[in-house]
Amino acid sequence: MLKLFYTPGACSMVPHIALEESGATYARHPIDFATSEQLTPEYRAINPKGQVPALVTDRGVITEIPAMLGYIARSFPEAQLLPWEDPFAFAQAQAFHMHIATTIHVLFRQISRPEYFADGEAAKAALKAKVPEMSDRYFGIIEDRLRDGRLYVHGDGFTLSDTYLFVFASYLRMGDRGDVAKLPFVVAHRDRIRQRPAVERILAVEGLAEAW
Ligand SMILES: N[C@@H](CCC(=O)N[C@@H](CS)C(=O)NCC(=O)O)C(=O)O
Repeated sequence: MLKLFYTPGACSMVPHIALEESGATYARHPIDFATSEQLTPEYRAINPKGQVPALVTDRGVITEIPAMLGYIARSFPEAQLLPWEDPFAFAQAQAFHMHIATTIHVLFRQISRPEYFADGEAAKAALKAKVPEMSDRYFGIIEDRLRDGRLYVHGDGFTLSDTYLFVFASYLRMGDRGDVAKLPFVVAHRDRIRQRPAVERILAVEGLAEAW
């Protein structure tokens, strides 16, 4: 059986919701950041990167959210979570996932883990101070895409790209990473995806139903 290692509220919520959307039977195991459990030898034996998420399959462990989303979509094709049979459409979905993974997610780590980028309080403060400007730019690209009134990232149909965007757009509420007033379509999309039953269930599991 698939098993997801996750931390409530962390980016692992993306595959957590994706598994729920897929209809898969899976197990879950929380990792406690407060005690740095992600850095213990026991957890590093599962994911040497010392990060969540990690998805244990019968063939080994998958790390990296875009890889997990492709795996989940292909493993449960009846749920139609990504257009993996159409090479161009699948590439478009992957490009969207990589935009979040390699720009927005890395950018947000300048706030959550500035010590991974630079030493010293002044350098850390400078890293954090740069985030709103770049977040506006990176989310602005997504805002432009949604501006035609589409309901979902790739058009009329829901995909796991919507799940990925939902989680990262939700972090904008923290107030330290960009101006949501510039992103009305992204905010409307977030509110729409928030209503999905799979999202409701995972927010409840992660103890965040009230906070999100
Ligand atoms: N590139 C990875 C990034 C995973 C990642 O940044 N995970 C964070 C939580 S959102 C984490 O485990 N942080 C703990 C740490 O870095 O010590 C992915 O897409 O899965």
